[in-house]
Amino acid sequence: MRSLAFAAALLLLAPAAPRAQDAAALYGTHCAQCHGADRFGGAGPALLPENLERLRGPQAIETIANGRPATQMGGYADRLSGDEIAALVAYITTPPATPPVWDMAAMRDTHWVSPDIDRLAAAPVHEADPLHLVVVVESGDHHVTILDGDRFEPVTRFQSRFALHGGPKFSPDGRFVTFASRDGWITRYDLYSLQVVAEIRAGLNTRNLAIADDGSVVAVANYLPRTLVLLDAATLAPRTIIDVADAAGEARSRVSAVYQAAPRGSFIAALKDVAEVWEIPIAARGAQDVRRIRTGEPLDDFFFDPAYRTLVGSSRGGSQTVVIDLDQGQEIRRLAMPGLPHLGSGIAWNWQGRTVMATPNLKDAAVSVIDTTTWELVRRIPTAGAGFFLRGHEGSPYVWTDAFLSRNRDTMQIIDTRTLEVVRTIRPEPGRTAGHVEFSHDGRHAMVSIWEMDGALLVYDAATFQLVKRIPMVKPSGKYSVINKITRSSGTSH
Ligand code: DHE
Repeated sequence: MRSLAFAAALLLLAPAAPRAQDAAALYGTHCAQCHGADRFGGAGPALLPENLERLRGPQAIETIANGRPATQMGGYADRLSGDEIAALVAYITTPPATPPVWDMAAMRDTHWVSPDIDRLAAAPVHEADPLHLVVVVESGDHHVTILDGDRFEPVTRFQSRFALHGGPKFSPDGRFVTFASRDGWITRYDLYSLQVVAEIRAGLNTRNLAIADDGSVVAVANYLPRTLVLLDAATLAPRTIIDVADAAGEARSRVSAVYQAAPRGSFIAALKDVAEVWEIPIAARGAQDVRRIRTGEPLDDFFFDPAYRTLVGSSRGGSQTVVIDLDQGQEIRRLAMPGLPHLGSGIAWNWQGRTVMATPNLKDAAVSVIDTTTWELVRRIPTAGAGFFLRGHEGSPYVWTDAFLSRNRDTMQIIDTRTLEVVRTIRPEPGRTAGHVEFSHDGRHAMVSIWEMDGALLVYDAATFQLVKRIPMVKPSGKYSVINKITRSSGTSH
């Protein structure tokens, strides 16, 4: 495999301004068959600027030249010159001349419902306790493993859509799990009969999905187009497309994420480009039904208090963290939270009789702990490096965090929720990235991802911190315990 340095050299050799018509012709000859003539994707992922944000310059050149492991994308270095590859990268990272459209008709064309949907098995076809199952996303080769959460044995493994992102969401009874891919595919899977039961493409570049508390509606947050889409949860049939724009209807906005706000019977959405937080009734028929809460600047990372009365929000740009009272619909506090807290990974627990929230910091080697009544910082817990995820469980006095964004990314740290101190530092597999923890249904085990192509899911005894099992997996990212999610365990995301 040639190196990124080689790819960077190709970039330097590239003509200053490749001719657009040549690049379009090259695309038509070499790429369109898999990625679609419109660049919306097909057998391969969409090649539009929003979808390529995570594959910049030299990496894009490297992928075209040498292919992508564990996919059907082979290398083109023997057929295309360096200039041609650079011209193709410029082409696919430039927005199309006509803004892409993804409307109700396009969605309906991709909607699929299993012919078996009305005669699914009445009971699980496997031996595992269905509420103890753990869903593991293997991002390395785009697969999902369903794990028996008692024996830690895989029940099944299946291919997912390309690049799942965000937590999959469960039906209230835990039977069905719904996934979102970055290319906009929404897939509903039955954990009893172990099969996909419905699918639709709800956008061209999607952030995440949420399921209403009563399980009736799925909401999908899109960057491209600028929409929030509501689907019927059982069949994924499209219900409503909400165009996302400011109150005047002038400035359009990407939707950073959408969350269900169970006690409120609504969804809450974070907007990337407009200074509003949206509360959307689950029966919304359009933007006219949305409650708009004005904010000082766009907020795109959220933490909710367990009762969903307050929202803590920040912008990834990082200039401020604000507390919004959702009932009053206004900002009530500004917080000094240095180090860019990753609010989306925040969790809450009881400490000395009060509810505190804690978040890893994206730009600081620390976990911040905030009192959710006074909104004062009660502790800054130094860690091995800037981290991404933090997890706990009612059945354990410990929370686990990583140093995913630092040079110590092979390190996990365990914090005692009673003393707010790091009590153990482990390097599960030295030199290999460790990140994202989820507890088993009873809180007795903590599962850690070794985030490598030849990676693994490591199962630890959550009380002694001893490794009890290593299950090989292909770059496992997130893992999700059915019962922790449907009971909204305070130690995990929802
Ligand atoms: Fe995520 C969840 C946003 C990059 C892995 N990520 C989320 C959520 C949001 C978010 C809003 C919560 C949605 C939900 O679960 O419903 N993520 C972002 C970003 O803005 C960011 C920084 C840039 C981007 O490209 O989107 C980003 N995320 C990443 C990654 O690079 C990660 C590490 C690898 C990947 O798969 O892309 C990554 N994000 C995850 C995971 C979750 C997630 C595993 C679910 C966490 C959970 O336990 O619920």
